[in-house]
Amino acid sequence: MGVSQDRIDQVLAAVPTGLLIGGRWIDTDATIKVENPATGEVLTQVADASPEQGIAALDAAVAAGAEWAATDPRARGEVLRKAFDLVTERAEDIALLMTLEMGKPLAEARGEVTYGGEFLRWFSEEAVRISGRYSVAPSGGTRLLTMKQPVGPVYAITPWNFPLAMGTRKLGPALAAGCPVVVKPAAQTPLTTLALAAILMEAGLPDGVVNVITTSQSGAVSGPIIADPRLRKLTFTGSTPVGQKLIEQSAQNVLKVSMELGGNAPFLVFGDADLDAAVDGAMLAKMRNIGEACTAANRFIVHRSVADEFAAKLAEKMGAMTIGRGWDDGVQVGPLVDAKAVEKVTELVTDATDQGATVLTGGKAVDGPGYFYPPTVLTGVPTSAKVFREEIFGPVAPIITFDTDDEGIALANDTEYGLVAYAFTRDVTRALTVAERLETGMVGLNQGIVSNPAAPFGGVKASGLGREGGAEGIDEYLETKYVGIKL
Ligand code: TXE
Repeated sequence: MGVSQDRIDQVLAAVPTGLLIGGRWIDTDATIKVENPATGEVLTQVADASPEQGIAALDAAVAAGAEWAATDPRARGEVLRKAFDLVTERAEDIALLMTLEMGKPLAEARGEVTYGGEFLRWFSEEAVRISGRYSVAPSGGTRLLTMKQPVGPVYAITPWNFPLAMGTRKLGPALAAGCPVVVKPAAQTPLTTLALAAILMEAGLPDGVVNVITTSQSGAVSGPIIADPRLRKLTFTGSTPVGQKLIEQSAQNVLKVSMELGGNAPFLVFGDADLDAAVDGAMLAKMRNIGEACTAANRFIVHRSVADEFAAKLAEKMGAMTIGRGWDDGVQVGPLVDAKAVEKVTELVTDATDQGATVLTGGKAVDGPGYFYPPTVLTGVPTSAKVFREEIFGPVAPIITFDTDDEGIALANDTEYGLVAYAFTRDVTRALTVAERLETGMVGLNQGIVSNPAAPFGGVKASGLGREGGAEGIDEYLETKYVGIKL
């Protein structure tokens, strides 16, 4: 059942596997094996860029930059709009590609095509809305003019968890703003980025405006690009430790940076919440992308009066999910991305149970082939447990209880991270008060998912710098120039 091997072969064969530099696809002697995490088998091989090829990609971006910046905003937007149409037309192929290289079930991959594709459409429309201001100085006489101009060449480093959306969320605004880009996808999931780049070229993007380097040597290839004074902007989504290292490297040229880093989202359920809605929200916040999302609920902080009922309902739903290969019919839980991810989740759960946590469902890795971990609910988790302090990036829901609102909010804020928080309550005053007091860049009220291309996505504290999406998203790729005019 599900998808035939012929169809899988056909979708894989359509993806270019070289580096895209200056509009040409370039093969390399060295290659990277792309693995299917549901089987552990090799799907295909892609080019493995050297540091010199990374600089060649930057050369191409620099060479193409001025003309792209001078292209009419409408024309820039039209390329993105055409790319959106092509992504939509080929939604099934792109979804299958993501399922194959990353593991998420097909239904979720289709959802990502809709979500990720929308960044192309949203920013195709934002391209024509870039504008500055003109005003009279408070003391009169002088006029104040601000211009918005593209920042210049961008280096975009993307992770493996949302192979399409992480690309479009950076490429959409960068291209709309008039910046050329070098993009480096994660080595685990290069195929979707390569397919997206081919679509952008087909949509009419001039040679060199987008360049793709796939590499197994992220640090060695990225270092010289970041150190190159021609680069003007670094945008990164990934782990906090790598983000910190990249910020340090960026300091040398005072590079403009956007960082979308790790999360440790609290999911607050108050005593007055609609409990079924909270459980449905929890399923989305925890199980979307098998928990491999920076927005995933990491800590369930539940009022004591409803904690047992919430835990039982969540465990029942999570325990009933169908685990399997993402392209088979009816599968709701695919594999984690690789063996390392299973090891990390196993370690976090073992640490929690060693400290006294109870496993309501799941709790032990599924035997291979493939890298599967079952949906797991833990109760009685001490706040010192690693599962509470570190980003889990897997299908594990640790639950703890609170008594007063102050205590719940304090627990929610007790983390170095600050990306997103969720809160479920029927009391409007409580909802807004809690939203104001949560130390995060985003809050989901009575909903388990906040991501929206029309909204500013991003975090505070160790979760990052800058915003992606919404009107704020394009601003990250624009400089504001002020011109003072004496009349
Ligand atoms: O991240 P890395 P990994 C978190 C999540 C996950 C953990 C580890 O907790 O379990 O990070 O995942 C590139 N110079 N997130 O190891 O290493 C790498 O090639 C330049 C949260 O995959 O940060 C890839 O393209 N680039 C997150 C990207 O960084 C480097 C999404 C992310 O990989 C580099 C992913 C270097 N020295 C993981 N080292 C989110 N915010 O959603 C690595 N990379």
